[in-house]
Amino acid sequence: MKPGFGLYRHQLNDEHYRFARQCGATHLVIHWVDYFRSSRTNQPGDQPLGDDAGWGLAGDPTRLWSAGELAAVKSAAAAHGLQVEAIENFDPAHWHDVLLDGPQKAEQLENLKSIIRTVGQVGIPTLGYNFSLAGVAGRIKGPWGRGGAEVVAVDGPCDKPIPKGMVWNMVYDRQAEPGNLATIPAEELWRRHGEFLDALLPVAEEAGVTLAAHPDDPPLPTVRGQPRLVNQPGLYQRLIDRHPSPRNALEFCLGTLAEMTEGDLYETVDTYSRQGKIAYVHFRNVRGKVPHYQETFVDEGDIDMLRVLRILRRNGYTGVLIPDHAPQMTCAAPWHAGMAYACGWLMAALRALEDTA
Ligand SMILES: [Mn+2]
Repeated sequence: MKPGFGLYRHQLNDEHYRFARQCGATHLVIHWVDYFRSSRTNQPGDQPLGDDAGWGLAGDPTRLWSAGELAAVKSAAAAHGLQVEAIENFDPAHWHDVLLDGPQKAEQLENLKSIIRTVGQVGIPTLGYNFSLAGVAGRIKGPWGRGGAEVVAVDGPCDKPIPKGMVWNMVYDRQAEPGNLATIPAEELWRRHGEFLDALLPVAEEAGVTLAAHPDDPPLPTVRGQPRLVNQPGLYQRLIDRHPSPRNALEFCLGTLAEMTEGDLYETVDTYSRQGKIAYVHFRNVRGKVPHYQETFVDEGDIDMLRVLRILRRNGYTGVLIPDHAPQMTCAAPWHAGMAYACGWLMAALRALEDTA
């Protein structure tokens, strides 16, 4: 198994590559969508949190990801000893009507195909995505971690409707007419996801890019009045079985899976790692389940992380694990300290596992 590090768009620079490598990471998962651009609420020194107005503005709909830019990031990271394993998330500007079944859907499926080909051409093996109308929303922040560390939490449902012009917690059309998105049934969301994978998996197979689905965070039955695709562990099986392809895989978020009300986390890890369906792992811990949970330090929450690593190892998982997000630690660099702590803990755990071989 390989220790990795996740970096947001504004962190894709030498300073952060050095920091990740210093933490011990050998691999990177990068965000190419800038969640912090024009955001009133997201703090660049923390994970994006937002409010009812979302994370901010989506990108330029006319500008797809360029091979040149991605190759430049890949080689800059490589110069610091880091391999880019995955890009996480599509830009709502490029696929809002795929999510919303809107008039530009056909054109935007072509956008996504083009992006997949570009990512394959650059030689980045995985594209993570989250097929969700509300996205990651409805979370709060407070000093609930060990020693008063600031963590992200959910404390009850969040069903304030999504205004038109917004999807996946970002604004793609500032001139949208007033009003809210109509609620759709869960089956309709699955139908849209089915169309998405039917269109993209053949391209992904040809390009050598794995499409990895993140579960719904937070995994409430609805968020902002819209259904969730994967808000229980068993729904991952449905996602796999509907589209048999080696390129149809999972962005396996331990925190989100532990926040779900059904299933046993260790059985879930066993089930999906046994099938070889885990593209990469979000390695984070949590206390509680929806509708009330808090993120925690990696060694503080409900999950026995060492037990998870043992199961992954037993089932032959050799992929990347990244700390995902971590509590903010009280010091001059709260984000860095939290991430370094999580990464160091992961490095030690991987080493301990080797020693018990
Ligand atoms: Mn995650």
